[in-house]
Amino acid sequence: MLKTLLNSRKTQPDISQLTIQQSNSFGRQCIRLGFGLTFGCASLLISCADHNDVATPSATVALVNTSGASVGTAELTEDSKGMVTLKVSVKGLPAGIHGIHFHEVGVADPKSSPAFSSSGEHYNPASRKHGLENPDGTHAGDLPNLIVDSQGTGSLETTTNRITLSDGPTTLFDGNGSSLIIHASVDDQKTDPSGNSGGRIAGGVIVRK
Ligand SMILES: [Cu+2]
Ligand SMILES: [Zn+2]
Repeated sequence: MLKTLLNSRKTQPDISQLTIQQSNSFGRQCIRLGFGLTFGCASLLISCADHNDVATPSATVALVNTSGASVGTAELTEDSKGMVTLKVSVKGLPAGIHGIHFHEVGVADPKSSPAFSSSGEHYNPASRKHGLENPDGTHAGDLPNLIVDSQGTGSLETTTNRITLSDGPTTLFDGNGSSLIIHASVDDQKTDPSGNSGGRIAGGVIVRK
């Protein structure tokens, strides 16, 4: 038995010799592997970039007044944690403090009667009451007021995690989409259903970028 084992050992090739003999062809394989990895990484990076686009979605809004004339834009971006930043920039609007909200329908028709009624009520998938300061609130679509100066220009930058651009129960891109609507008066952030913010003076559909 032991003899057999010893004999079989003798007949086995020396592993270190085998490694040296194979090292040249292994080297060539390494080079090929290197190229393969480089190309592989490049395509991996491209697919990562694609993935980031999906993970951090963005949207835009072209705002018009009740005559259908452009009064500004809004941009939305969602970060990897689901926090959405909204940046609104307007011109040619009446000076003052204006309620502004995400509304539940992605149709912002200035010719609907009354103007922009096509956009429905505030986006409210959780069936809450209106207002950032309402103890029974808040609508997902509620936002801080927009301040317009004496020149008719104004801007608002705010963040919210009450809505998302990505898929989910509070996405703005639900079955019928969503709009951004600006009102004639200040939103008191308490009174249901719209904070006594008056008529709708501007709006636009939220469009995925
Ligand atoms: Cu509104
Ligand atoms: Zn509301």
